[in-house]
Amino acid sequence: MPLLSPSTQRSIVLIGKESTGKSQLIASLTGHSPYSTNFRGSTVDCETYAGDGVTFVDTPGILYRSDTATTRVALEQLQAYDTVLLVVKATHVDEDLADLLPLVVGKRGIVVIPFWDKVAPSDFTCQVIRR
Ligand SMILES: Nc1nc2c(ncn2[C@@H]2O[C@H](COP(=O)(O)OP(=O)(O)OP(=O)(O)O)[C@@H](O)[C@H]2O)c(=O)[nH]1
Ligand SMILES: [Mg+2]
Repeated sequence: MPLLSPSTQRSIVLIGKESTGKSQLIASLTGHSPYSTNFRGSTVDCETYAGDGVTFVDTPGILYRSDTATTRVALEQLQAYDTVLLVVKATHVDEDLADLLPLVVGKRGIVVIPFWDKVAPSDFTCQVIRR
């Protein structure tokens, strides 16, 4: 992997509710296994994973309307970065976007939707992607 100076290494923070596939997505993109700060498969602290030109910042799942320590960790990370990768489950796209989009107003980024294997392909799901 080429060594990049901090100025060329972009950082992207992953934000989403619990068990939406954030850590798995980073593992797939970077080839790194999730670190040991995972507890029973859940990320409990902020973790950074260097990819090729991009550092991904993994965060604990946000428990909406809960003031848990792990949710606070995720929200602090969200404040620290201006590029966000929002991870919402295909089974809960509308609900998760309604809850999470207000948190990322003013940031740039994209929405990634794992768990498409858990929904039946239909005109409705295609409309959701386009929207
Ligand atoms: N069926 C299916 N399972 C997936 C998909 N993406 C991730 N998973 C699985 O879902 C589980 C949770 O994935 P994680 O990557 O740990 O989710 P997370 O968002 O990091 O979870 P927290 O850290 O607890 O917020 C793991 O067992 C993954 O292997 C997917 O697209 N489809
Ligand atoms: Mg995780």
